[in-house]
Amino acid sequence: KPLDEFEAPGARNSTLGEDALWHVLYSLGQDNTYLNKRKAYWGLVLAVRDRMLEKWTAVQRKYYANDDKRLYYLSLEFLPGKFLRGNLLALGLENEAHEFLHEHDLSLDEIVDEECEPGLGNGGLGRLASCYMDSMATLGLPAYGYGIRYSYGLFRQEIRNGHQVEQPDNWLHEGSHWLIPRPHNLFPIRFYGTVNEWLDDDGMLRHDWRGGDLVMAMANDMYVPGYRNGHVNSIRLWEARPHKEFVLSSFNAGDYIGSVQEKISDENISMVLYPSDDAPEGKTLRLKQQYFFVAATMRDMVRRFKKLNKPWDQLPEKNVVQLNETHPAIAIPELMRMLLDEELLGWEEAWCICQKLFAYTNHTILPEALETWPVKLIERLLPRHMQIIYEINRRFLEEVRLHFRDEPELPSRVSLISAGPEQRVRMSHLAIVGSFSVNGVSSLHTQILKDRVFHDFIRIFPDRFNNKTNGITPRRWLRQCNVPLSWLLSEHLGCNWITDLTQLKKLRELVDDVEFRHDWEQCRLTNKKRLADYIEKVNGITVNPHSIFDVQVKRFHEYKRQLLNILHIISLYNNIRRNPDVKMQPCTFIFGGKAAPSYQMAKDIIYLINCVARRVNSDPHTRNFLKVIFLANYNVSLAQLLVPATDVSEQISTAGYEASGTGNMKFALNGALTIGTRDGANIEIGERVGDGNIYLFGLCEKEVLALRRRGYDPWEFYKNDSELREVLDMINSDQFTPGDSTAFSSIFNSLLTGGDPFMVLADYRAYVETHKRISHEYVDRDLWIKKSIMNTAGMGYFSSDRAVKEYIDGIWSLEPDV
Ligand code: 26M
Repeated sequence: KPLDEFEAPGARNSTLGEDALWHVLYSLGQDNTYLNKRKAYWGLVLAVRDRMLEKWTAVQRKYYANDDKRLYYLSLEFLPGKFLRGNLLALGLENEAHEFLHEHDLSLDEIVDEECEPGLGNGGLGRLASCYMDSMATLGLPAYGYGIRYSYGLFRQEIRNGHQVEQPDNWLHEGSHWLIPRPHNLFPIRFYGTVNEWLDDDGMLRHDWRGGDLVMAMANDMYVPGYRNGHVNSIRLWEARPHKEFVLSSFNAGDYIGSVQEKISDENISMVLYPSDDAPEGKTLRLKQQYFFVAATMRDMVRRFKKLNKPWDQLPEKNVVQLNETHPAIAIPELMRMLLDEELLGWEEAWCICQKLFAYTNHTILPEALETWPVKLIERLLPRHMQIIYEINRRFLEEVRLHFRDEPELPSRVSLISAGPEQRVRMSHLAIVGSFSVNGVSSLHTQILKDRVFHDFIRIFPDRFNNKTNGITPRRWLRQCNVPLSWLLSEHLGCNWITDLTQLKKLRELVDDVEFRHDWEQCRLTNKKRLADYIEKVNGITVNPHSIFDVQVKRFHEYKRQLLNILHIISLYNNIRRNPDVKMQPCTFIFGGKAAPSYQMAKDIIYLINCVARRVNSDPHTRNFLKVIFLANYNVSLAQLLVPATDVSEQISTAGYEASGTGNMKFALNGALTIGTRDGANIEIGERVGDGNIYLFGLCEKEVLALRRRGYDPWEFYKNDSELREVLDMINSDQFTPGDSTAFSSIFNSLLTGGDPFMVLADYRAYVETHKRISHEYVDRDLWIKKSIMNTAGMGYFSSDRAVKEYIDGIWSLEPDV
């Protein structure tokens, strides 16, 4: 078609392809008479975006018209993964896209390579937020995600000489059309300054926070289409911008460089995501990030509420705020400040509103991960908030003293402020006291919160605690990432499973169907070959697609025990070398994951895995039986490649430490068998796929506690298990690092003299024996494939649609619109 025959998109009697071509010329300013991958990609993005925007504006209008109650999901992290394929799928545009690309001799597979994924999260918590956003759109909920538009996402991981090297992730350097800047949605955010007191007409003492520094928060919106329901929600990501007046004033004073520097430091707030998923760093910048996005979000919520002209006590009837971890918990004193100081409400009224509005999800029980901030720091950065926190605490402790007269220790244990040389604010206590709901993310996790971590609060607020077992979206984690299996499923079950995952239970009727099992195995093999090609291309190592693909991918953490995995691999290696004629099923062990840059032990473990891999993969005696692969830069896209190709999913955290896990769900949904501890959601997965279809091993949470109380001595295991001793002695020698016998002494010492805090040695024997069983049962293909099918069949419960529905019924009281 000649150029002038293209209608502007929006009229929408044009095809997706026509709109894409239109955009290549008119939005990108490039010749659209021929296309390359890049032009086709960007043209498609813009054409898809037009269609989402139309739906989004219609949906927003409807929210206002219906006077809907809105959900605000506050999270410092979102990990959406790549957008194009998922958005085409949700909007039902896949075929049109294929046709268009085909006409230009391109394919969707090569086009999606053009997209880089936004790594705006560390791991589980951020990915969960994105799964929930997908389900909320698919359920037609009036929901908004809120977070930060980091300029740099989580670092890109390279492996050099076996070591992790961090590279900046400048994900926006080519721009992203999935993110729409809204320069008119702009709020000033204050830091530092002072608090003035004044008396209002009723003689009431009032406060007014002024002075300090102002930074502007500018909105950038990301769109989340529901699955084929015409619904589109958004995630609003705040970006820090310099506050104009501020820059101008120093500019006028003649300090040009000073004003530019000021501008640079303001923009720092949204510059980079903190790369640690535990042990929070007590950095001022991190607290600034938290307050920055929370303050802008509360402003946005109040702005929308004010348009309704309703009294303040209706705020919680028209809104609910879910706090993803304590990272946004400063929202509670911030809303108090707005209601007290700006809207001039009384304390009781304001507090009552807050306690009906906020709900808090806890994601971790690692003591070092429970967030606290020095009182001194909050006092300086957010002086009014510190006053409010003191007052919340004063009133709360007064109540506690009144109701628990015979427990004089209780107030100090539940206080929002921890005593000690440096007073600190306990953000979890603030979140519990200021919310109407506190939830854990798996049955076991919630039980541990009630029994141990927050036990004191159970008696004070018996009805506040509840469980919401995590879930994952079947759109991305089955339909999108596993196309062969999706076809097979839809052929036999119809395609309703995509929005009603419990349909998968009907697969149980098909396990005895020989032909079905054959097709199932073929799907798995196709996926494994695709992964093998990737490994060949990226790592330069040939792996046998008929070998057992055993995968452990997740952040590196001592509690997740990648060490246990590599210890077993070393002993396997020793056994094959001792017994070269061994008849065993070839195995490919695959690792992936990032270590926090400051977490030395985690980095040492990555180095150990890479050194073992180098040795094992180059040994001619074991080459045909054993391969060890470390895949660099594990992220959502890589997960989508790995998950459908995995035979054995490693979920081996020390019992009691993994709040839930969601990777465990992705693998089992795609037909992998789990080797796992009785931890987090593994327990619930076992209950649903059936005892015979999961390999649970090792100490349970109660046994871990009991053993620790009794006095755990890792040396006992070292002395009594010669195979284990051999492996540990190898680590403590130069076997894997020729010429350097101390490379892994920190690991050796942690496991022995350091007391082995995560009880790796205690679970070692059970783990090795369980792997023997797996290797044995894998060879019985009929048996294995049946178990694989039974896994997928039992995983319907773990859809994030189910999880979100439980939040709706149990916490949010929203009305889905479907
Ligand atoms: C805190 C301060 C400074 C910088 C970073 C942090 C921080 C960031 C992420 C702390 C914790 C963070 O995430 C914790 C997390 O991802 N928890 C995981 O949540 C998943 C979803 O509920 C669970 O499935 C995992 O078991 C749990 O480990």
